[in-house]
Amino acid sequence: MDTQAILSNASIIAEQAGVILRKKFEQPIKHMTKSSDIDIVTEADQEAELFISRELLRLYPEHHLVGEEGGGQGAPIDTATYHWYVDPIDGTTNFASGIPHFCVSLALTDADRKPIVAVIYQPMTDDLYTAIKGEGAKRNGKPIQVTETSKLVQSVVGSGFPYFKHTKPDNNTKQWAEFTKKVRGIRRMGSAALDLAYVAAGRFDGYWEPSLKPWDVLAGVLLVEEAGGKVTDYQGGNRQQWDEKGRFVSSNSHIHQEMLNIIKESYDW
Ligand code: 2AM
Ligand code: CA
Repeated sequence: MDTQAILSNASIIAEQAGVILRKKFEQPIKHMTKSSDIDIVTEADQEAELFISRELLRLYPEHHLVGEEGGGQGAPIDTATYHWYVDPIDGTTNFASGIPHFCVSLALTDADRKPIVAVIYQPMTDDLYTAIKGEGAKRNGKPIQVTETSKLVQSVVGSGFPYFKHTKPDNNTKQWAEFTKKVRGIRRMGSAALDLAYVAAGRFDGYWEPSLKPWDVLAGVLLVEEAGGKVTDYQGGNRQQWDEKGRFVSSNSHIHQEMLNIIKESYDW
């Protein structure tokens, strides 16, 4: 399988979806609610996902494709060897509020859902993050690497909160409070995929968040790993790419244990 060709095709599709998103971003943005008042979707999410899934399945009809808004399509999920995970806008809350920090996230995985090709495109800065398993990670074609920071107190970390934060106690506020006291800087940017790309690019030293979905993280996970970093669940385990609670810790690897310790101390298991 020609992963380099797949990466080029996926990059072009992500950039074309970015054209749709930039255009929609300049117009008044209406949103609809999904599971709650907090969980929203816009016409742009739907239009960009339709475009991306149509283009990917036109090129790769033998692949299965899962989109955040449209669900599964393409070849049957049980027999397909390769699977796409598509988030047409990661950072929809930012998008709908006119905040220019969101991205398109595309991951191709094998049948075990291990990512092998990753594309994250940030339309408003025209940054393209890419990775191929075993071949490193890049930003705009140039290799990127995680930081060498070895102490949490010298680190800048990112995080985020689940859409159910107003109704359930397991909402990351305790961990946020603990990290705030122990790091140089803490950021809530609002796009999990870009947070992971920032770890890969050496902008963040670490990032953690619960309740993420495969389309939020699969591309970013590969980027971090290929940039020399580490991604685990909250126990430090590497058992699968996501557990049912979608809890992830990612870092430059040096501060990973310190991050896990804070999460452990502040978590109601
Ligand atoms: P979205 O913009 O695609 O919805 C914000 O903390 C980050 O977490 C965003 O990447 C957001 O993705 C994601 N996120 C938060 N709660 C989520 C949920 N319940 N399902 C999917 N993604 C979620
Ligand atoms: Ca989304």
